[in-house]
Amino acid sequence: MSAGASTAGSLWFPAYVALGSNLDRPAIQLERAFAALDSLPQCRLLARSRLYKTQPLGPQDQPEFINAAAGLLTTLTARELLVELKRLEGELGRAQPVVRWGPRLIDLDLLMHADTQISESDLTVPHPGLPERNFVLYPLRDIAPELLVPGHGRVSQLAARVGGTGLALLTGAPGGQ
Ligand code: A4P
Ligand code: MG
Repeated sequence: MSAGASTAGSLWFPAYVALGSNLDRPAIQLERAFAALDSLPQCRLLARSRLYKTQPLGPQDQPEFINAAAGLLTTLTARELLVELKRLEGELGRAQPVVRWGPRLIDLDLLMHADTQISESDLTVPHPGLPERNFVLYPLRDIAPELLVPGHGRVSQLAARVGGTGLALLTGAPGGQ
């Protein structure tokens, strides 16, 4: 049975989450989000990437983003984890973006969940942007370079293929952003 098909119970699955923010001191928002991920029920935060300053995909008249990735172990199914991520976004203060790909306080996207593959109207796993977005692949490479994205290849190879245009490592204390 696929890892995403039922309530998982006591089996622990690796899962990867993309974090993004470009409002109200984004690096602080990402720190809050990492802490919140660590306190999710039935989840353990095992790995966190470095923070990256990234040029916006979509409308250019918005602040640059800060992006990162988290590695979890969870007994939640992919769908259960998505529900928790959406709940966390709300708790962290996210309002629905007015513009597609417009500015947001926090975005938590489910990138991968074990070998789960789902293609439904409200949930696609692996996340469809994963193979092509450098602001997802570079952080993910920090914590899971050998991770195999079904049908696309390893994260390190995909990151090398897309290149790092528009990305820069964030250095210094998170309060600076
Ligand atoms: N959904 C389906 N699959 C997933 C998944 N694997 N993970 C659905 C999370 N959500 C998933 O997402 C809209 C709906 O997608 C959800 O209700 C869920 O059922 P959302 O987070 O509410 O809204 P969104 O993020 O604005 O939507 P969208 O179109 O998915 O945007 P993206 O792809 O997340 O892109 N530029 C930079 N540099 N860095 C960024 O992080 N982010 C975006 C948003 C645009 N430009 C960016 C960045
Ligand atoms: Mg999202």
